[in-house]
Amino acid sequence: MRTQEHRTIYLNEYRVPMFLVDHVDLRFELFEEGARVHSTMKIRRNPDSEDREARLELDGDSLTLETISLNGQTLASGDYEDKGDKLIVREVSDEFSLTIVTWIEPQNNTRLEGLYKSSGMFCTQCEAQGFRCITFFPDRPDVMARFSTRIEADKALYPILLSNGNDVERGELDDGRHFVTWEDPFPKPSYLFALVAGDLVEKKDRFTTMSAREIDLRMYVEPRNSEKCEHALDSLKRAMRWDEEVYGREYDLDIFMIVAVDDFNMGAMENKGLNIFNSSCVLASSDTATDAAYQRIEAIVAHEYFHNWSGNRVTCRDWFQLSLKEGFTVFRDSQFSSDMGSATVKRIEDATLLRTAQFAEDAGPMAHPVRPASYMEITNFYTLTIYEKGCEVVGMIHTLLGPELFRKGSDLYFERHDGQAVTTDDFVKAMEDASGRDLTQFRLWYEQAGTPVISVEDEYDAERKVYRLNIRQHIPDTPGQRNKKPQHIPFAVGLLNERGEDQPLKLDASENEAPTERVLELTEAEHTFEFHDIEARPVPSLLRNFSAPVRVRYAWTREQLMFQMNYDSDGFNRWDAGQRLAIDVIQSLVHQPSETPIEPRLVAAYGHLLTDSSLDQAMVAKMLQLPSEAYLLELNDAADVQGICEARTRVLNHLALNLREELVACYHRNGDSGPYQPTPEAMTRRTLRNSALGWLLQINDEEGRVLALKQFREAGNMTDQSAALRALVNSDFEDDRARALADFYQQWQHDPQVVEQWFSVQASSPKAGGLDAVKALLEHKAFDWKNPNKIRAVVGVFAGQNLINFHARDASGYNFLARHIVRLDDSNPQIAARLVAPLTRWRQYAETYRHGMKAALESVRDKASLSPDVYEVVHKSLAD
Ligand code: B3K
Ligand code: ZN
Repeated sequence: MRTQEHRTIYLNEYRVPMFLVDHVDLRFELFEEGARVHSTMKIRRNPDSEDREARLELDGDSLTLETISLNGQTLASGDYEDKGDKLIVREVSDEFSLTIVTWIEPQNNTRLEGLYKSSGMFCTQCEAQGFRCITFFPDRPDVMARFSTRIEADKALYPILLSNGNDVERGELDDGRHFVTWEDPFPKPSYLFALVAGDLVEKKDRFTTMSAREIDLRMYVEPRNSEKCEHALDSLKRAMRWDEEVYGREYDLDIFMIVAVDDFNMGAMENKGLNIFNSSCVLASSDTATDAAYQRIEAIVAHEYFHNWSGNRVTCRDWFQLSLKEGFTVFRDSQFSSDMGSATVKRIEDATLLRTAQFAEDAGPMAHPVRPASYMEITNFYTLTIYEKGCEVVGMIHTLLGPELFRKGSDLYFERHDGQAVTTDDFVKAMEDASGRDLTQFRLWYEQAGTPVISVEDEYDAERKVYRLNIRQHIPDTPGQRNKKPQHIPFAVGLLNERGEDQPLKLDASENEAPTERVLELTEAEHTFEFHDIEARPVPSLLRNFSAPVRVRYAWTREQLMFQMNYDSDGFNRWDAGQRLAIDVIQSLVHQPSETPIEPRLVAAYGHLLTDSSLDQAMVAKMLQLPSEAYLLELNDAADVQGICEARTRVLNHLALNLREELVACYHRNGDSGPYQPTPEAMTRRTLRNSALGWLLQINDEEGRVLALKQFREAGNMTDQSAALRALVNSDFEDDRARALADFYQQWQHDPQVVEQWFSVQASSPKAGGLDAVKALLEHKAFDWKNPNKIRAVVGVFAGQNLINFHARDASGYNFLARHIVRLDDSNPQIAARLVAPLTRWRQYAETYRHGMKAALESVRDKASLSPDVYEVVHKSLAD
């Protein structure tokens, strides 16, 4: 059993392991009623450990111990102690072999950690601490062993048997059983162990590496998914080539395997040579997957592949260092996606996620540094801060060093630490050593939580032709951290003259050649920068390309924002100016009478975007999207959900009504011809067309309705079909909505990924997703409490995206969520803990909401025997 004591683990308590495991020999006997796991470990005392007398302690979780033997001798019960979460062997020498046999029940494992069953197949998830649910082991990433794995199972039920490395032996056994043995030549931590057994089809491909080695690429899926593999395999080959070209990293085994499973707690897992994916993050065909899914799959396949170097060859010393592999790997996959499509669009998407969700996390009760100093349950720390802010931190090093020195730094890091388990500090040190730059102050980004606030004031001295920027930084207090030190912040700026052109930025009057963009390095709490030979008051372009994960405060006028929207040479800031303008307009309407006029220049600006065909259409597609409700809420201290959602809807309706003709024209102009192509150009066309459709239906436009119904019936791909469905669902055409939903389900009920979309279109809809409708979805025959994707698609989407209904005044949304968190706490605590997130920031809402959110958290807190996962989030959220 898992212990129910709630213990905090501290980084400063880290000690090197007392024992090392050089080799582990595993044998799995898989049966329907359970699995027997035989493990023989070659163990020795760690020469670096000070305690030479230490007894051996191995981690375990939910295991039934059958036998244990030391150097071939079965141990008597007095020789060891089985405490459930620890197995202790008192007398051991400096070097020995230990064999342990355990019994586990994968078919009853609803936590989906360790070895479990998903639609009839066996599969594993070991990160972070799932290996201890398979056998007793020093389950920590700084113990790296060579694994050999023999899997035995019924041949008819499980013809495919997979593990890490190369298959070295296979054969037949009695009773219709068979076995395969796998050997992984690379020492690895236990969290990278994987096993799969099932009746799967194999899709094969090949890749020739830069040193002309031939790699076997194999994808394993259930037979019904055999036509959904091509995109993932193509993405994989692009990622493999890119990592060679951009980072000089070559793949190291002869086989690379990808497996798709339906029941999975997160997106995917980078197990050595055997990546396991959530079906929704890897399977695609044009009739069932949207453009967004195509892009997500390409990015996740690349991410997991890139881990082979940033994570597997060089791994984490302990879980406090999680961002060492995650932040760096997210940075690598962002670079990859930028190179495959539009770099500016990718930057906008990353910044949007960061500003909406990570900033919220950083301002809430779960705020923690990129390298946390303590945690209770590590599963709760797979966060936006570790991943997304961690990526930004690596990105800032890239900005400060420039691409060449950054590459020198990454080469040194991989070479110096290959085969080791290291820290974020080792990463920064490699960057310092390769570049000669001092990153001492920069390290605070890893240690201090909270989003820095940058306040900018400016002044123009017409006589001296000097423009002055005064820049102050402040880092807000976060739980356990106050009065923080200033951080090292790369702050990219440009100055636009009255024609909208970039001007040379002379920080020194005598400078002749000056660049038109500079990265100002902020290191003090306050700086003043003077720019010389500036002919007239410029419009400042601040934090270009979102050069740091910070909030910028500056008193922009609407004129300045309109000007930047049209002229800024920095694409990110062109987009951002549009967002700021829209935010300003929306915020000014909150709680105003409905006849309050709406800024006419907003209609003009959006009209320009819709009609000027010389503009980059990918950018237009982004700029047409109003800031989300979630982001608008995040910007408020006492957020009034109802007021904000209403004001946003008013602006949306106003724009759609005033730009109706332009929207219809945009819809027709971006019609698709020919077969589905997942290219950036075709995706942009579909995005524009479908945004126009969504806006028309938002105002219940009759012509829009006809277009949507036709598109719904005739669409040749899922992007267009589901966009038409979404548009109808979010309109007031109730009969069409009901019919479209019924037809869509009828058409796609056999496909779980499409059914997930069907659930989430409804659960997210302000109109179709009232609480009663969402409760009805939970009763639908396609809903399954054991499947995390379904839970996310209904409960997660309702609480995270359907803000107006979730925040209903009578607290019914909160109580609904709390009830289901409690229900899931026993079966899948990881998923339950994730669902608490929408309640954690209760303090940031207006009084009317606060009380209900807090009461819902308290009702979860009061459940008897709460899992450590939910306990941590709920208690931290309620702490003073
Ligand atoms: N490393 C895994 C995440 C594991 C989460 C465990 N709770 C996927 C990834 O980031 O690539
Ligand atoms: Zn990762």
